[in-house]
Amino acid sequence: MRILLVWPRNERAVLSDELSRCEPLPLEYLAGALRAHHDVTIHDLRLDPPLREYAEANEPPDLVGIAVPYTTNVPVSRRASHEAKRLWPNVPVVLGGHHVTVSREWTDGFAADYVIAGEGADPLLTLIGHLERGTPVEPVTGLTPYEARSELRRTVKPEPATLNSLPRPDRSLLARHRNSYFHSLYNPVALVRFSAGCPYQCHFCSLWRITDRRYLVKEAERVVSELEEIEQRNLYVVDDEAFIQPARMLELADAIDQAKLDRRYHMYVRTDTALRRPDVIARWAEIGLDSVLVGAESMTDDELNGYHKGTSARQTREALDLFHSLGVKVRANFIVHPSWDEADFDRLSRTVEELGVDMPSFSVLTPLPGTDLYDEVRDQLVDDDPELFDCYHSLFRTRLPRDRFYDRLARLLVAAGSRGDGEETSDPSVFYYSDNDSFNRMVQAVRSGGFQEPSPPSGGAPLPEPELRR
Ligand code: B12
Ligand code: SF4
Repeated sequence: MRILLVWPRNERAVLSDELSRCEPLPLEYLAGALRAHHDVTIHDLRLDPPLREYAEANEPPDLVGIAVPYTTNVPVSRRASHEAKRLWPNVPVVLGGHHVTVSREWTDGFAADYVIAGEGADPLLTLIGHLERGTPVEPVTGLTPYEARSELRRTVKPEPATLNSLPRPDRSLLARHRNSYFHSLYNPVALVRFSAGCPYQCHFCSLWRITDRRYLVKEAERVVSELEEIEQRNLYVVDDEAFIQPARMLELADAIDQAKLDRRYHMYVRTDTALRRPDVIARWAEIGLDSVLVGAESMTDDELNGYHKGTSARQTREALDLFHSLGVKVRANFIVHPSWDEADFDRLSRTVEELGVDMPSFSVLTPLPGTDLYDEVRDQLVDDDPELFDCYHSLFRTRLPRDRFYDRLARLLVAAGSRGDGEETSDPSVFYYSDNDSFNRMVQAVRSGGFQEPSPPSGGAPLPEPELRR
């Protein structure tokens, strides 16, 4: 079968493609599972031409897969599905990705025939089997006809509890864009996954619910052989929490060391995980851990408890000291609470300075679908537009006047961006930085409480259609 997998482009995203554009790893995983028996194309609308140009130059596909990677991307993914149906009216369209894995909200109005939830490879192979045999697709775990999507269940407990059983991602299909994928100071960058899931239960996070708090791992030998296939030196490890199993991480570090892989890693880690085993972080610093993303979230224990974070403000300070002593840069993310007043914003600015966070980033508390927070507050949200679930908008009433709230948020970014000791350095002092105007445009969008002014597409899908409600 000819299978076309499409990654959408959100030209209005506050965090624009000019500030971070990473390879569509989820589609590379699917391609890895399909490629032995099928002819797979990945079409990245952030870099490739619009679908109509693809259609002019290529044979029609037998199946189109449209990714819905974020809730914010619902409108552009919906638009891409309509474009695919217009170009190839008789070709089935299947949706998949994080948003449809965790939620059925806003899934009306797509031009789709099937929906897949959870790890996509097995359900996609099942679907292809039905299409090849001409047998009807009955709703099963992880796959359903589009009309029956409200019944869709994802696989919550994949068996066996290892990522080794998944095919490795096929990176060859996007060789043409390899040097166009970057993330902050990591340019070019490749995305890798060593584990999935998290045993903690943060109130605002959906990731632990996807695996039912289980932690799925890839064995060291397999990780090393995947890394050996990657040319890029910069590696963004997308694990939800990379260091949960210290013994395994030491084993992996040794295996990477023995293989003499010279790489720079950016990884997610909790403060308490790092403090429990500083030796593991030190070992990873030796083999190339360049920066960590820490969910600092707040500097008050009350707020941290409210988020069910399970860490304390003291641990944040101690962990930052640990990382700095090891020469590991820290991107710390702080949650900006809609109930904040001027003094709270002032306090966060001071905290970021005092802690010496290398690269601070800020997220407005957002009830992302698939979280406990979302389930609790769904009916209290002040807006129902999926594009607003980007962590730069407030879906709650703000204590400060809205204009002032967004102005203070923008000021946090500006202050972070202008930090530094004046020394010549190629590293930014804010995580999403740019050496052109992109960061300023992001700040503008945040300050206005709106979105980016769409720039001329470098390929890309057309503007989102007017929003359809759920
Ligand atoms: C890397 C990453 C990024 C990268 C870029 C990713 C990319 N390739 O472009 C960057 C840093 C740019 C980014 C940005 C954002 N991100 Co982000 N990101 C991630 C992260 C950590 C990993 C994604 C990944 O590669 N996962 C690994 C793959 C293999 O897993 P997978 O998605 O589950 O894929 C499988 C299935 O979903 C399915 N599948 C996937 N696609 C498809 C398509 C089809 C057709 C089918 C059939 C199946 C299928 O099969 C896949 C293979 O088994 C996830 C967290 C996570 N664990 O997923 C957050 C995550 C996706 N991001 C999130 C968010 C909120 C954002 C932002 C909106 C906010 C922000 N302020 O950062 C922005 C949006 C940017 C934009 N321009 O629109 C949320 C999404 C929540 C939501 N409901 O929207 C997540 C889940 C993290 C979280 N906080 O909960 N992100
Ligand atoms: S925010 Fe991080 S630590 Fe908390 S549940 Fe999600 S992945 Fe785990």
